[in-house]
Amino acid sequence: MSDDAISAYLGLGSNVGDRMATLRSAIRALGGHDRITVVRVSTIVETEPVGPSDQDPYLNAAVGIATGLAPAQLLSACLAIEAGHGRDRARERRWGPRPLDVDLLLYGRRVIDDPGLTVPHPRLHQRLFVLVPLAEIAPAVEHPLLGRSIEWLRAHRAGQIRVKPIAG
Ligand code: X6L
Ligand code: MG
Ligand code: MG
Repeated sequence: MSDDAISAYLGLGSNVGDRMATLRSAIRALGGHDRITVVRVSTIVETEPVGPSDQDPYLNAAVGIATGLAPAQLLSACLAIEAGHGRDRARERRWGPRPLDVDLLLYGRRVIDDPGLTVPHPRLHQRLFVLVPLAEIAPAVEHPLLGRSIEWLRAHRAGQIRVKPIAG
């Protein structure tokens, strides 16, 4: 599939509504895109909120895809899927509760620093709610800026927060 040449990784989160149904539906929506092939899906984990703590726990997961979309197109697809699951960025507070967050974590080994898009995701290496699911599906993938594997980054953040497996 030469149209789907790029391996990218997405981080999914939800802490409003039926979190499990939302994550499963979002993964289905990603796979339904004609230029995205879902290759790997992590375990879904329950995680304490990082940042503002006056919000409910999250379910988080990571997804590995192959895509022919350029990074900005992939971001647009992620934002459309967020909106389709009830996310209203105009009305929510920064780092507050949201029914669905789909973050572009890695896009091949590309490094992108544009106003609306930073890849690798700037907090990827600091957050166990990202690293635990991502290490399950992409342990040997190297962070293109840090020169360390995802599994190395996960092991060196161990103990930051509780991460509880919910469903595979
Ligand atoms: C000081 C200032 C300390 C800012 C931390 C942390 C900001 C995390 C943003 C921070 C700060 C974030 C999720 C989450 C969020 C999620 C869990 C963010 C964005 N998203 N917590 N908090 N899972 N468990 O998906 O990552 S808000
Ligand atoms: Mg986001
Ligand atoms: Mg996020």
